[in-house]
Amino acid sequence: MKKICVLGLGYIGLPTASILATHGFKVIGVDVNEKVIDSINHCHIDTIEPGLDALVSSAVKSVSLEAKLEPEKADAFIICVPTPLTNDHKADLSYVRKAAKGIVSCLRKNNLVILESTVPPGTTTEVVAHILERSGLRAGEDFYLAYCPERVLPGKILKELVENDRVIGGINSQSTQMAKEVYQSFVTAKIHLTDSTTAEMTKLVENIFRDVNIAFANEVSKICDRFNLDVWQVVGLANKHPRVNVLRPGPGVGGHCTAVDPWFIIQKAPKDAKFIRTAREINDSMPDHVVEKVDRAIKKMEIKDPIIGCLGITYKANVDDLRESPALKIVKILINKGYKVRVCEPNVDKHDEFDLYSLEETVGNADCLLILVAHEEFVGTDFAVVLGKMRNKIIIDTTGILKGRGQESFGMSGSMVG
Ligand code: SAJ
Repeated sequence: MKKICVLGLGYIGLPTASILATHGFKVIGVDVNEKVIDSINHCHIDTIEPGLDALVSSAVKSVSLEAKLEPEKADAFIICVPTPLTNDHKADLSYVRKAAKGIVSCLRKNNLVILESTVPPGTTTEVVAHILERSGLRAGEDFYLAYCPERVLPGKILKELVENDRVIGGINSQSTQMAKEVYQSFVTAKIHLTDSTTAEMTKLVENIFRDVNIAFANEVSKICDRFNLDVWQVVGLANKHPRVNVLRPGPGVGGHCTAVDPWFIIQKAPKDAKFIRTAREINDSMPDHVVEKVDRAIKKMEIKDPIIGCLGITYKANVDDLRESPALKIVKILINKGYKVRVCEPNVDKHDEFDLYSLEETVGNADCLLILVAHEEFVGTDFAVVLGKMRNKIIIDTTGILKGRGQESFGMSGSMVG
């Protein structure tokens, strides 16, 4: 197998295409966005993902990666397009369908098609196989089809793409084996083989596991607020138990995976997925909870025309991705409530709805500072100095970065921290 078409050059497709291109394959990267195609072909990658620009440049310069608007005949096709949520919390499979339709006219006997996009169980056999069979070829007989979910963490994509175990599920054993050959060219960890529906379900279970565990931490954080306890201390001490590992509470769960994927199961099994739904609701309630804390603190201090400084709007630390970001939701709620808000976000150049300020400008004369994302720039900040620049000295830390820095000396009550 020599030539692979990767459909979708986003945060998974582009690293996957580049890694394959530097491991002996001729790769055609396909995307519907002309700007994306242009910038890849000119080696201009606008990302803060460590190592990605260098990898793409080396793949493009060695002519093993070429970006194009349309797929073309190849030995294998890998679909890495987004599966967002519809307004009624269902999986929007339109990009997956479109990508599969795009492959139909290029599909030849003995080709392999791999779906990587996160999808509800059954999508590979019930949706993708049927679309591809419009080519006149039969899935599992004339061409091969497998589901191989990505499992990488934004911020560590290149490392995890190579070093994480991989789950591969074909619609039959030959499909599974052929897909394995592709991944074993660059994966150094174990490759686990199964069927496509089990692989689809496994992917969802991984992200739901994270969502429900974060929901537990967030619920504990709300309860600690009620009892005026420092949640970071409670979680830290509980985690000293050898069999307990509570995750970090925060301003909510964001990103286009953890906050989205649980709905794919709720959609398919609404009567059974009660716990999963509740966890989603708890995590979704966190932005309002944080805003209530701001309201209470401002009211308690009787501050007129308060200025709220917000640190971070991305969905998590050290990324530039704003999708489903709870920090961004909080900023928007505060603005809608009429607060004067100053936002500092070192990983983003500008925002359409509000101005971005430097850390100095955000902190100077602020009445309340809201730490929303634990970016390394903020972790490295001396908050004792920051306090000196504020008008009123309220700091609400949703991330835990003040933990262990003697926050009592900052004059904050336990209920205002965490
Ligand atoms: N978060 C917390 N507390 C924690 C951990 C995370 O509040 O203790 C928040 C983050 O701030 C963020 C959200 O949860 O808002 C999700 O962040 P994350 O780092 O847990 O995960 P993602 O969404 O960036 O990536 C996840 C990963 N899944 C798992 O770790 C099980 C990744 O491996 C998947 O490849 C990715 O989803 C995906 O694409 O599905």
